[in-house]
This record gives sequence, structure tokens and C-alpha cells, in this order.
Amino acid sequence: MKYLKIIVGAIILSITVSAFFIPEKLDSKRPNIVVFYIDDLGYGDVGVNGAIGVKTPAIDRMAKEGISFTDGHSTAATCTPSRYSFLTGQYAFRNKAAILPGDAPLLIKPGSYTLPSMLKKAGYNTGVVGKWHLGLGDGKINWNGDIKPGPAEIGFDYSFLIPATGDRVPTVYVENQRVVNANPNEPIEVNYELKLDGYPNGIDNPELLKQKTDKQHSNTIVNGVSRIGYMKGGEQALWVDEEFPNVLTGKAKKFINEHKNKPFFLFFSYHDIHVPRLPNKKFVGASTMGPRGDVIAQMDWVTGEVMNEIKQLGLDENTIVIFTSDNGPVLNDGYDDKAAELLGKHQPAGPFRGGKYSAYEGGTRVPTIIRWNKTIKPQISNALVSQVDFYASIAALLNQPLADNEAIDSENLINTFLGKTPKGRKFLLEESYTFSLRKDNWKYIEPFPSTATLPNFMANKGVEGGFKHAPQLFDVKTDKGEKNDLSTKQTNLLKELSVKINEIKAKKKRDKEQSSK
Ligand code: NG6
Ligand code: CA
Repeated sequence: MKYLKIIVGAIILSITVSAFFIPEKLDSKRPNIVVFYIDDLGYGDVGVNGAIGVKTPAIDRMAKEGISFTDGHSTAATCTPSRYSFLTGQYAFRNKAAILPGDAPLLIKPGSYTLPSMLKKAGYNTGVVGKWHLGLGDGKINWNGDIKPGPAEIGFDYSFLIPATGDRVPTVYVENQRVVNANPNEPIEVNYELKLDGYPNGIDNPELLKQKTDKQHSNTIVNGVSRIGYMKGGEQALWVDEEFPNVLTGKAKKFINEHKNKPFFLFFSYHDIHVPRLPNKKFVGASTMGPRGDVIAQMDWVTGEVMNEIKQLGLDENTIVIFTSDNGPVLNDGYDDKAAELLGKHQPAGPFRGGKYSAYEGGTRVPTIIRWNKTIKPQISNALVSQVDFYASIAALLNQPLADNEAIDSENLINTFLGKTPKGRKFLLEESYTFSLRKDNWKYIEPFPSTATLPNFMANKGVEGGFKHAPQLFDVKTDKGEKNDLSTKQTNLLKELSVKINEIKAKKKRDKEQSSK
């Protein structure tokens, strides 16, 4: 009897104790996740990777306090494809994802598997703030009504968006399906083919421009900047580019504050350092490189502001922060902001060749930093990792099972991301206007089909694309600049890698081993 009482007592006690502790226990297993997704930031554009023309103290601190990867990759050398892969765990070519116009329909089908919807299932509140560029609506958007489907239909509880890019119309914010400050008396119309007579354009009124542009960016002028695409109406809703850092940072902080008591996922997608580069006056002259350097300083400030907020709210030890970029760097991307002329000794892609758009390493090898105070030991990792892997890795961390056809390209690298093993991927695909494949130090670039053509703008930008009609092979450890093509010397390896690319292309579901690293 006495023993029974003790046992019953112990059971009651343990139930009470566990009931008391369960929420905390669960939440320490469900850390908040904040992704800082920078636009067009090159490997060498941050201090920790050797930046010369600009200082990035907030990012360097994050790197020092967390894990910084030297071989971290976006999945593609352009924006829409990389974002697509980040959010779906699938390569962009599977859905023919390419750079989208500003009136394109939503690229990710509502109801498909996405990182935010997986997180919602795990009890997270999910939000996206900033550049979207994944399309909105189903083909015919009414910018004056509910703009959907969009982020809400693919797993985001909250959204505050630059709908496409800073250099594309419409130049208005969209918050939860609605244009912010919309005025029914000034209905918004957008057209990417036909000229609308709403605003002046860069061809007829170049005297209105803050920066000269190429022809492609010479349509609608808003805020002294001409953009791609035509737009009419919406005068009261127009954004002011120089205010992006304040507006977007404010929304990101607000989201964090509002959800500080339950697990949240924030995808903070910067406009910086994409064109048009128009720093807020606080940052004009902050670098020695003109606007491109100044917006890097601005981007660093934004990052620091959000980090401080996380710390001040006491969320530091329970928040995983991921900092990375959607593709490599570009100097001239259509606006004459003297990015090339003012570069000095700064190397935007660090020691790597090429940048945004290219098949060389500079296209996808980007700053990749993860910080989780008290859980990740500060270190540098040389593991080969891709953004496509965040999906399965986070799912593994949260014990969320994945279906066979979910995030099929995503590998569970959670132990690599948390710095517990230096082992990364065996193979890593890089998408550009062709495919490249990494294996250890080796880098294979698939021949560019002789019948295909590159976008016109490649030729006059000074981009080193790396697109050749013959296969190329480099050892990127000893030859970081990809100058010494070894394709004729390593024919077996060349064969192995080209076969592997075809295998990846044909893949239909997750491999078992993908989920058990
Ligand atoms: C290109 C634009 C470029 C940039 C890019 C998208 C021209 C000539 N160039 O088509 O300025 O907007 O698309 O950049 O139109 S990304 O980072 O969003 O992929
Ligand atoms: Ca980009």
C-alpha cells in the first residue's frame, strides 16, 4: 500500500511536472527561424569573406558568433529559380522557373509542398517580408482587388511584398493580398507589352532620371527611376526606393514582436543590393564604392537592426538565423551607378570567377552564415551545402516527416548546418543558363546547347558566363578562378559527372539516404 502510494504520488508528480514543462520543452525544440535573404550579394561582398570597399560589422559579428560556410550555394545564378528552390526543396528546372516579369502568375502551385507550409504543420507562424518575384495571381491580376493566389496560398500567414523586383512595375507594396494605400479613384493597371500613358518613361523623358538606364529599364518612371514594364494609376500607393530599409525593417521587426511568444518563421527577403541601388541618405557615402557599396552598408545595418531586436526580445538562444544571398554579384545590371568604375580592389565574387547569371562558381557561391546562440559553436565550415537543403534539414530538426514526392532535391544536412559534422553534399547542382555539377573539388559545366541562345543582355554586361559548347571541368580548390579546363585530361570523371546530371534530371522522388545524414 505504502509503495502504491509512492508510485501513484510519483506518477502524479511526473505528470504535473511534465505538464508544466511540456510547452517549454517543445518550444526549445521549435526554435524561431529567421532567414535574411539578400539579393545579388556576392561571396566577397562581406567583411568575413574579404570585402575591401565596404564594412559589414553586423554580418561579420553574426559569422563570428555562428557558422560561416566557404562553399555554400544558392541553387541558381538568378533570383526566381533560387527562391523557388529555397521554398520548395526542388530544383527550379523541374518547374521551368526563370526570371519572371512583374505580372507573372504565381509560380508555386497552391497546395504544393513548401517550406512555410511544412513549418505551419509544425506549429509555426509564418511570414514573408520584402521582395517576392515568384509571381502573383492566376494570370489576370486585378491590382485593385484581392491579389491572389500568392504567399497565403503556399503557406505564409503574413506577407508584405515588393511584388516582383525594385526594377519592375508595379512600384507599390502589397500587404496580405492588397496594395498598400490603394485609392479606388486611381486604379492600378500594369502591362509588360503595351505602353500605358500613365507615367513618363525613360526614353521620352531622360531628364527626369536619377540614374541612366539601358533600354530594357526605360519604361515607367517612378521616383526618378525608370523600370521594366508599364504602369498606370496608384499615385498614392507608390513606394519610395530610398525608404525600403526603413519600411521593410519596420515590418520585419513588427512580425517578430507580434509572434515572439510562439515559434515563428520569417523569410526576410531584401531588395538590397539589387538594382536600382538608391541608398537612404544615411548611407550615401558609407562605402568607397558609390551606390553599390553604400547599399551593402545599408543591408548590413538592416541586418544588425533585426538581430538587435531578436536579442532585445530575449529570443537570441531560441532563434536560428540564416543569412545568405539568392545569387552572385553583378556590377552593371541595367542602371549606370558606376559600380564597375568605383570598385577599386574590391572583389564582389571573392576569389571566384563569374557572378550573377554565370555557370562559374561566382554565380551561386554566396555568403552563407547560420547563427544559433548556445547551440552552434562558432566555426568556419568548408562543407559543400546548398540552399535547397534547408527544407529537409529543418524538417529533420523538427521531426517532421517528408512525403516521397516532397522537397525531392533537399538533403537533410542538419548536422552540417549546425556545425556538428564537416561533411556536406556529395554532389551539388548549380543552375544557370546551363547546369554545373560539383563533386568534392571538381566542377563540371555542361555544354551549352549549340541551338540555344543566351539573353541579349548577357553580351553587353561584361558578365563572364562560362557558357561553352564543349564540356568544362575545373578543380575549384587549386584553381578557384576556373581558368584551367581539365576536361580533356579527366575523361572518366567527366563522364561520371555528366551521367550524374542526367540522373538528377530524371529524379522523381526523395532517396531514402537523403533524410538520414
Ligand atoms: C534581368 C534584368 C536585370 C534584373 C534581372 C533579375 C534586363 C536587361 N535585365 O532581366 O536588370 O532585373 O532580370 O534579377 O532586363 S534577379 O536578381 O531578380 O534575378
Ligand atoms: Ca537576385
